[in-house]
Amino acid sequence: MNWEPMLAPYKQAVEELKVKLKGTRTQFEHQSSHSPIEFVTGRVKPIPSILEKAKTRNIPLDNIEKEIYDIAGIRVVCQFVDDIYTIVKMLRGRNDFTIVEEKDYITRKKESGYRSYHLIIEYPVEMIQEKKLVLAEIQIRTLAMNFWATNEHSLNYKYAGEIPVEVKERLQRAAEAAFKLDEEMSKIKHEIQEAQRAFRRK
Ligand code: 0O2
Repeated sequence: MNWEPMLAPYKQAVEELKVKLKGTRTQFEHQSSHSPIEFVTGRVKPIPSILEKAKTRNIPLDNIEKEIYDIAGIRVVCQFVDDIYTIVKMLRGRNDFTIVEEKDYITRKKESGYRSYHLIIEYPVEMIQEKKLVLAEIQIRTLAMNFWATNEHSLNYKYAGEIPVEVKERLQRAAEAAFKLDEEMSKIKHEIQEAQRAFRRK
């Protein structure tokens, strides 16, 4: 596999999407006092992770681009759960890419306790000779969901996917605690926003 030319349009897609979504964040800040976007990150999946995913899912190398959706990955992190759905609605209205799948792991969390909203999109990248459509995954989640997922991801790496039962259970409880935190914060959202507005005026 000649990885560099194969990954080039994915790198391009990640860079373009980061610029676009960071621009959206700035626009929200100008238009209203609260931006539903806290921060945006992106990455191209490292080659060893692509190979690992292909191996565990029995994906032949030739099918990698069709069957691995998150070679290009974008993450949008929000303050409140409501903000996630504001972003989803905004993304549905865009015409610079097509949404091919939506996965709501917030109303239907994963068994691990994972919560996040995923959009799989088909994004056109202008190459010199052609327009290449690449698949990309946009993960939208709150700060609390991100905190949990980052820690769980590290433990998964540490235990090579075989997290001991007691740690798994603790993680499931931590996921519920994180969600409870999101719910509690949502209830005082207006007060928090008022305070943040006042703080910004200073
Ligand atoms: P990495 O290292 O983050 O790139 P599916 O066939 O739809 O069930 P698929 O295609 O893997 O499975 O999609 P899914 O489940 O939507 O997950 C894609 C990505 O979401 C993962 O990529 C993770 O980034 C994140 N994710 C999903 N489940 C979990 C979870 O239980 N814990 C954490 N921390 N993240 C999760 P990768 O390639 O697995 O990992």
